[in-house]
Amino acid sequence: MFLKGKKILIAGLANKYSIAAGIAQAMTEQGAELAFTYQNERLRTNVEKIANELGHRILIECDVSSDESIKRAFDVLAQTWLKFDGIVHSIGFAPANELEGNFIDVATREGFKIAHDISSFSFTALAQASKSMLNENAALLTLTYHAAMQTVPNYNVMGLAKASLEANTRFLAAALGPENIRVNAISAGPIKTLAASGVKNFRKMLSHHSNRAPLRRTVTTEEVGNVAAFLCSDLASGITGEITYVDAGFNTAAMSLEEFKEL
Ligand code: 0WD
Repeated sequence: MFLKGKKILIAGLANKYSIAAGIAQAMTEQGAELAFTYQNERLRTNVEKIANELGHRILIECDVSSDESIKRAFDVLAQTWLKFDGIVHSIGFAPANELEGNFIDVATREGFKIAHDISSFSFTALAQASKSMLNENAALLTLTYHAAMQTVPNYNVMGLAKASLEANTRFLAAALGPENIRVNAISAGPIKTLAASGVKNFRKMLSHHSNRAPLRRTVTTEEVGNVAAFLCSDLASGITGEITYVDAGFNTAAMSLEEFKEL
């Protein structure tokens, strides 16, 4: 139970398929006490059900596109937790019309702004708003994707936003390191979730991933959850500013033997 005694806030749970659900499960198994934010009333019931099943009661509305909403969320949290030990940021968004077609044809200034605001800046905003409430040895964690490093069809502006999020992780790690607060990211392999279904032809991505990855499969939210629990625990006290891949090894392989044989 390496998270025993840790209080961690999870932002970005939408439903039981969310990566944040796997993270909440793994962190609960490791003894963490959790609080959850939900984006809006529409998502509250889903989040409440999952939180209750895991034995957690703190639920707070927080739309990360609004500074006011973020401030209000931490004011509400402070009524129960004066101090806490970590945040999981599992939030990403880009307008649907940006996630289909050739990047050069579909990219817009407005889509760029929204994608970077919700998917990257919000991580900084949560860190700023919570800083005075974080205990020493606290850990912040976000979720990124390999399209930050290599192009992927249809992922388009989200690839740019993830590159920003990864730099954000390093800058926050540098900024908070002297206070002994760690900041890391997990780069997860593709998983069928609500957000992923917004990317055109996502199913093809899953099968391509399974064909190339050394483990010949995709990963589960539980596998991502276990690494998230580790990174937010004191077992990872020497790790900060890192992007840790949980992708069945996909990013390490340029081609699989099967792909080679088919040439
Ligand atoms: O293949 C995948 N599923 C991967 C996801 C591979 C690698 C990384 N990721 C990332 C995503 O980009 C995201 O950053 O993991 C994170 C979590 O995504 P998820 O679990 O795949 O998707 P989902 O279950 O949809 O959760 C994302 C949630 C939103 O759900 P919807 O689909 O309703 O937009 O992010 C939240 C929302 O709950 N969200 C917001 N929360 C607060 N304020 C906002 C907002 N403005 N916008 C979106």
